[in-house]
Amino acid sequence: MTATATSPEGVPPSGDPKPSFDFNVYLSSARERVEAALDASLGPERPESLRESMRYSLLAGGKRLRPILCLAACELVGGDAALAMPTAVALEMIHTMSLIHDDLPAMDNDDLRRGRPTNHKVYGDAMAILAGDALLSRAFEMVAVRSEGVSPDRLVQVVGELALVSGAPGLVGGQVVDLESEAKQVDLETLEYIHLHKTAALLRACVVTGALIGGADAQQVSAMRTYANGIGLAFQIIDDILDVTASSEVLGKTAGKDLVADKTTYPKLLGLESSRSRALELVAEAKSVLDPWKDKAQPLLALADYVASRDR
Ligand code: GRG
Repeated sequence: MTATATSPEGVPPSGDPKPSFDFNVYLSSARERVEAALDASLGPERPESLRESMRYSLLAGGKRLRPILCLAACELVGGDAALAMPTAVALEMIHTMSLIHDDLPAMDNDDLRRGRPTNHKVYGDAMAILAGDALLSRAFEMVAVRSEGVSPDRLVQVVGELALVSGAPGLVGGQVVDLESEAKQVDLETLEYIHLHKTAALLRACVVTGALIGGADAQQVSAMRTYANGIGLAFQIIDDILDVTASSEVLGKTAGKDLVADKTTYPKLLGLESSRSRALELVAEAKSVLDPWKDKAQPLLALADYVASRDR
C-alpha cells in the first residue's frame, strides 16, 4: 500500500475521516444555545406586568431561524459565535416585536401565534404595543451595551443594520405597503417589494450582522446580502404555500388567512407548483454564493434547504 492509498472504507490512512455534518444535531444545539441566551436576556424590567408580556412572546418558541442565521454567518467567516450571541438575541427581539405588532387588531388582527393566544389577547392592546416597543429598545441595548469583545466600529455597523431593518427601509416600509395593498390586486413587483422588506430584510440583517461581527470583509458581506435575499423571498413563498396547504395546528398560527383576506400571494399569482419551483430556484441561487467557502458553508447551505422544505 502506498502512502496515498485509502483504506477499504475510503478513509486516507494519514487523516481522520471527515466528520459528516448532521443538520438536525446542528439545529437543536444552536436552538438550545439561543433559547438559553433569550431566557437570560430580559433584565429586571419593571413593572412586572411589562416583563411578563415581553417574556410571554419572546420565549414562546418559534423556529429561531434568525438568531441561528446570525451565529452561522459569524462562524462562516471564522468568527466566534459567542461574540454574536447578543446580536442574535437582538434580532429575535426585533422579529418578536414585529409579530406582536403585526397581530394587533389595527394590523393583521390575529388570535394565534406560535401555538398560543397572541400577546394582545392575553395582555390587552396597550400592553402588547408597549411590550413590542420595549423589546425593540432592548434589542439595541443588547448590541450597544451588552456585546463584549466586539470592536466598537463593528458594533456601530451592526446598530446601523438594525436601525435600517426596523425602520422605513425595512420592516415598517414593507408593512405599510402590505396594509395599503389589502383588498387590492397587486402585481408580482409589489408583492416582491413587500416580502423583500417585511421578510427578507430581517434575514439579511441576520447574516450581515453575524458576518460583520465575525470579521467579514466587504465582499463577504455582499455575498451574505445576496444569500439572504434569495432565502428571504423563498421563505415567504413557502409561507404563502403553507397558508393554503397546512393546518393552523401545525403552523401554530391561523391558516388560510390570505384567502379570507383576499390577499395577493405567490400561489395566487403563479399557482402552487410554479411557486414551489420559484422557491427552489431562489434557494439554489442563494446557495451558489456560498461556493467559495466549500465545507465551511454546510450550516448556511442546510439552513437554505430548511427554508425551502419547512412544513411550519
Ligand atoms: C420593527 C419597528 C418595527 C415595526 C414592525 C408589524 C411590522 C412593523 C412588520 C411586520 C413584519 C412581519 C410580521 C413579517 C412577517 C415575517 C414572517 C414570515 C414571520 C414568520 O416567521 P417565522 O415562520 O416565525 O420564522 P417563528 O414563529 O418560527 O419565529
